[in-house]
Amino acid sequence: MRIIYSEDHRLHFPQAELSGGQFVTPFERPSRVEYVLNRLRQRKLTDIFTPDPVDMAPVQALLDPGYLTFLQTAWDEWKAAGMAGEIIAANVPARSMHMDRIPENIDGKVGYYCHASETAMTQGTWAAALSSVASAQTAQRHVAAGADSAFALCRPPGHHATADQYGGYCFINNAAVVAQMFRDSGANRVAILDIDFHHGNGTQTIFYDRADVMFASLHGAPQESYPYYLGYADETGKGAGEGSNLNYPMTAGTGYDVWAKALDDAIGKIMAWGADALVVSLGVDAYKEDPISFFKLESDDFTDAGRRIGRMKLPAVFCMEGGYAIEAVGVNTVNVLEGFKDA
Ligand code: OKP
Ligand code: ZN
Repeated sequence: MRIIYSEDHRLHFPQAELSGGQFVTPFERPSRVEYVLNRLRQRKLTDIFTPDPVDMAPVQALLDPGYLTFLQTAWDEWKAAGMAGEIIAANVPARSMHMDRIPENIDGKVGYYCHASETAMTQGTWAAALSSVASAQTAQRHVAAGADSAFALCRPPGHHATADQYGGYCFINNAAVVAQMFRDSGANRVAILDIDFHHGNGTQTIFYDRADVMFASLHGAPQESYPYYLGYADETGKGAGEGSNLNYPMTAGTGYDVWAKALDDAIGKIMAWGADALVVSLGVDAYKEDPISFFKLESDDFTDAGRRIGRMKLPAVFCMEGGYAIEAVGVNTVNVLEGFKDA
């Protein structure tokens, strides 16, 4: 399996994440990538490539232009306004306010383009986010050119980012860009299977009214888990997209028996729907020791999950999403990839 990754992920490393009313070292940190790379090398998965330069056309086709400009210019505007620290959203357009008027003040803009204030932006965030989507794009090109699969070791992750909002450690929705590129390179129906512990609200929202991209997500139920305000089972798509959004919310404490049934159901529906390409949002935070998640998967369960996904026999791009039990992130991630290969 080809692996694509860029060192530029390091340019995004905020000092702080707002967690439980304190600033802590972000759970989503650069060392996560090192653990994955070390495990890949240990397992002799060494077909590692640096991404081609980012192609902005598919990114611009999918995302809001104002949002992209914001991501690109936010740091300079923040500094020019005299802000001393990292970019943290302190205000958001709440229910009682205008949701569609964009302020000029950078502090106001930040809240407009953000849906979760745990996530800080720094000077290097834009460059890192571009390197992450570039890895995903290069992985897609390998698969479109005939490889059965590729793994984009994306960092920062993407599945919480919508067309016009960042949050949940995500800025650009890598998996969504890959799905769109599969469409543009000739796939008629593309499925995105999101096995990260958290609901992929960004991906769901981007494709919610589209019939050509199916989104299926296994995740902690919104009553109990971030992102809290989306991810219910009755969100099935709208308009032409009705029926092509599948949510499998599961309660805290869910183990592999129940989780694997949801996976099989999602796989069955994706196959019945007739997908001809697959994007996997590969988070491994369903692991039992994850510090911010509540499922109970064991490391071996990830191998089995990979095998089930491999039996779909679809051309597949894996995009790295979450996983914060950092010493185990490498093993769990590579287990999915090895299970997939051995299917
Ligand atoms: C991103 B991905 C920690 C709460 C963190 C945000 C979680 C983002 C997860 N006190 N809330 O889906 O792994
Ligand atoms: Zn997650």
